Formats: sequence, C-alpha cells, structure tokens
Amino acid sequence: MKFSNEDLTYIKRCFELADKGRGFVSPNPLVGSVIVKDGKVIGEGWHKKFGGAHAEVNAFASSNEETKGATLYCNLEPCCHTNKQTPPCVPVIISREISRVVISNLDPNPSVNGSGVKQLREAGIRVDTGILGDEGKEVNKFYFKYVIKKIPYITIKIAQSIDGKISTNRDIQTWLTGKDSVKYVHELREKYDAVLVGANTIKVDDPQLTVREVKGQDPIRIIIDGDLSISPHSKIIKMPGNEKTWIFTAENSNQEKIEQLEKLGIKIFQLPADKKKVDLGDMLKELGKENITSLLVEGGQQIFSQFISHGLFDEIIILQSPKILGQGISAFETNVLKKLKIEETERLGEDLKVVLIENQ
Ligand code: AOF
Ligand code: ZN
Repeated sequence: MKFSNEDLTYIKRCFELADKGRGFVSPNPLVGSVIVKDGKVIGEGWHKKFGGAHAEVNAFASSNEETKGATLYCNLEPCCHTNKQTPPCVPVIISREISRVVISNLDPNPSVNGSGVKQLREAGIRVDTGILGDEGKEVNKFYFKYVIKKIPYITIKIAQSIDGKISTNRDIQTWLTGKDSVKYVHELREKYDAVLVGANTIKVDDPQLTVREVKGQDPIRIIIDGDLSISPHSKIIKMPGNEKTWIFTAENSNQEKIEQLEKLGIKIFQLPADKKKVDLGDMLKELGKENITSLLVEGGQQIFSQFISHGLFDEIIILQSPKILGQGISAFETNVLKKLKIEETERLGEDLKVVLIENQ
C-alpha cells in the first residue's frame, strides 16, 4: 500500500516519541503513538516505563477531544493479550471508536503477532500495516531479536589501530582512540541493557564500564571470569553499585571466592565450562532469562574471538584509530569481514566509526 505524506509524517513522530522511552522500558519495546482527527493532532503518547501504561493509552490520556472517527498511528501493533502488567490496548482503541489504525510493525511477541490487527479489523476498524517497516525494526532492533530468539541483541565494539591491532601485548593497556570516541562509547553504553568484558580486560584496563561522560543510567556490567581470577582491588568491585555487577564463572569455581563476592552484592552465575571457558550460548540464554535484551561486548581479544568465531553478534562497531602500533594482537581474523557489509560510517574526531552487519 502507498502511504500519504501525512501518514509518513505522523509515523515518524511515533518513532521520535518511542525513543523517549529508551533506557526505561526494557525488556518491553519502544512505542510511540499519535492520534489525528480532521488533519489535526489531538493526542500523543509513548511507553514511558516498564510496567507502565502503553503508548496508545498515554496518547488517549493526553487529550480531552472526541476520538470517534480519528486515526491512530503507532509504530508497533497494539497489544491484545492479557496476563501481563497492563490491560490490552486493542479494546481501548475499539471503545474510543477509532476508525483507522496505521502501524509500522506487527508485534513479534507470539502472544500478539497479528492477533491485535485481526481483532481491530474484526471490530470494523481499517488497519494499514508496514509503513516505514524497516525504520520501525531499527527502532526496536533489540526487542525484535530478544522476543524472537530469547537472547540479547549483541554488538561487539572494537577499537583498533591502522594496522588492525587492539593492543601491543595481552598484558599492557593500549589506549588507541580520542576523546570523541570515549564520549561515543559512553553514549552507546547508555543505550544497552548490559556491557560485557573478560577477566583479562579487568586485570589490564581496570575499567568502570559506566556512562560517566554522558547523562543516563549505567548498564549492567558483566564479567566473564571462568576461574574467578578477578582482583578484589579492581575498580569495578570497589566502586558503588555492585548490584549492577554480574560475574559468569565455571560451575566448579572456588566457593569461598564466590561467597566473598556475593557478600559485596555482586551476582554470580555458575555455568558449565570447558577448560574454565564459560559456554557463551548458555550465558546468553541466562541473560535472556534475566530480561537483558541488548549486550555490548567490549573486549578483550579472547572474548572478541569467541563471540565472532561462534557467529554470536548482530553488529560489529569498529572504532578505527589513526595510530600505528607496528606489532601486537588483532581483534579477529580478517576473513570474518568478508561476510559483513558496512552499514554506517562516521567521523569521531580523529577516529572513524565503522558499523558492520551481516551481508544477507
Ligand atoms: C503496545 N503498546 O506501548 C507497548 C506494547 O506487561 P505489559 O502490559 O506492559 O505488556 C508488555 C507487552 O506489550 C510487550 O511484550 C509487547 O508485546 C507489548 N508492548 N504494546 O500496544 C506499547 N509497550
Ligand atoms: Zn498495549
């Protein structure tokens, strides 16, 4: 179906509204809604926080005007299922006598997935789907992956030198990128439910994995540490907010160390491991159960190569620094890149950001 310019304008407004919920609604989707009558916007709303009212309900609540005969725009199919935090939106839309509903994407949640549209049509409402569908999927890329696969959307972020090295040596911290990239990484962390590093990165870089350069919420900090080698003096353990630090370790790890870390408020997950290497598939399933919809993998080399060699990623972001290391370790085998295509490039001060996704 061909949509009018008016339709395109209002659905884009839905995306803008939806984005206001970022950081507050996970594991729910980002949803915005606009109600239009006689060419005039009479209501707007978005899903503001997990467990709270849905976008459509907030759009109705935002106005006192008569909604009979109006068009409701929403980037996601209205929900129709029960046994959840809030009542379903479809009956509200029907009772408010909306005559047309325009949506970008069906809700991939198996409890909805087309049933919302079906119920609206059965009530005599015209429903037009698929408007800016690709943009809608991009807005909710975390939610789509998580609802369908039950594991988080995975982005691997790698800073590397001109000669493709991430550090000179496994045991030495090598700083490659400039201040614009640091700010960008903090912005990126803020968008994800969780960030992940391996124990060696904690030892060598001693990172905090917070969003100190920008305003916003810190993500959950995940450390993969097969034999619990993490030092109790690491910044990540000594800083406040240990309830946001989760360590994944082998199932036969030292019980005493586990208890000490748990006493500090850190959450420990014990998983099957081969030679102290935690199974990443099991870890991702566990994260799915914990409602982690998005994961930013920040290093180091062993972690990168494990994720990449198992195809466990949706996106790779390379922060290309103009520095030359001359020697050192590479993030991954370059032949992996052959299977990927460039989605986006952007200058970040002296560095270049390159976003790679699978070439389908
Ligand atoms: C909508 N509009 O704004 C959102 C929807 O537990 P609840 O009641 O918040 O329901 C969560 C489910 O509702 C979620 O898994 C997804 O299927 C849908 N989200 N639907 O019509 C919204 N956030
Ligand atoms: Zn709803």
